[in-house]
Amino acid sequence: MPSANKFEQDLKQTQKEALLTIEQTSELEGLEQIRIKYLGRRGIITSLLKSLKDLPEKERPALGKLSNQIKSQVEQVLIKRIKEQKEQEAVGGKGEGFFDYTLPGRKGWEGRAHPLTQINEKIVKIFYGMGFEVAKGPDVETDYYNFSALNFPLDHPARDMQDTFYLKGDLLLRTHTSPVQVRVFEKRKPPIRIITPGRCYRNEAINARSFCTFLQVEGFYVDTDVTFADLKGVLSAFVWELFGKDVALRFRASFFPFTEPSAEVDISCVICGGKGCSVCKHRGWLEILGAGMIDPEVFKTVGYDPEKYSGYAFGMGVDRIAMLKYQIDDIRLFYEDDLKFLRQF
Ligand code: 2U9
Repeated sequence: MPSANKFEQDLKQTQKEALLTIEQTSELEGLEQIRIKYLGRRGIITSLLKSLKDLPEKERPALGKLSNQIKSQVEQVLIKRIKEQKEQEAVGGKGEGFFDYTLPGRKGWEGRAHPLTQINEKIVKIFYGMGFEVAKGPDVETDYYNFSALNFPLDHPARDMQDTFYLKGDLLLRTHTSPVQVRVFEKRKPPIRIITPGRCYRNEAINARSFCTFLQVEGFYVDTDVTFADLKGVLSAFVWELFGKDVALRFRASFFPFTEPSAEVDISCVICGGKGCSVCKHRGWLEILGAGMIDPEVFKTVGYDPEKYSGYAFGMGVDRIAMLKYQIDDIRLFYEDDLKFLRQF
């Protein structure tokens, strides 16, 4: 009968040896050989466990417990070592600290301007190229700059609570950027050629076509002898630059309190070329801006001599132009901050 002492010595010697070889082995194949040598069907630890039955009966429980502890310790150390080795090999098979510089780099997130900002910048650039300066003004305005100075009668529907966001006292959120132009008239003398891009607010029912806020670009040119022909020339050049030379323009008589005569400007449908489609509602034309000769009443209010000066003005909604350019049928998409939508531009 083998002695319990000898068994314990063999067991501890095997434990020491197994743990040391596991530590010193780096190849997966070598680790598999260690598994077979110690834990395989005929492995050293397995055989020791089998020989437990030959020990004196009273020694068996303690030595059995010790044997199982050593077996599971060797197993766990080996599994951990194999896992580490597999991870290292996945990195490049060249051991710890290896970095493969030939791997393609990780692509970073690319930022870009909002589609409305892109179109706004395009519009501003075109007019800037034609000699227009850029002027800005406050979003919170007074009734005087937003309406009275622009010849809006007191009972004009745009002043209605339903169309204008009124704030405390005389203050309101501007419904157009025209007040900026009035402020420029007060400070400067003609000749002046300016565009006023900016955010406007209207208390309208929200739907696919209209939202409570939108971007506008207005512009004007005041000098001696400015005519409607100058207006047509500048707006045609603008449209051809933005939509291409094939686009036709159509000026329709209209009315605004601040211009006389006034016109609404249509372009031939950029989708169907004028043949008629669902975007132009089979009319062949799309309305893109309003314009006219500045009303002499406005000149009188700001102290310009209407006998000496004349000028044109125009206004357009950037949201509407962006919708036409990108074929978007719901204005609300511009304000939802949905990255899936925004990443398309
Ligand atoms: C002053 C004098 C005249 C600006 C103009 C329009 C015609 C026009 C609309 C287009 C679509 C507003 O964004 S929209 O809803 N604008 O039709 N705006 S002339 O005329 C001015 C402005 C300021 C002192």
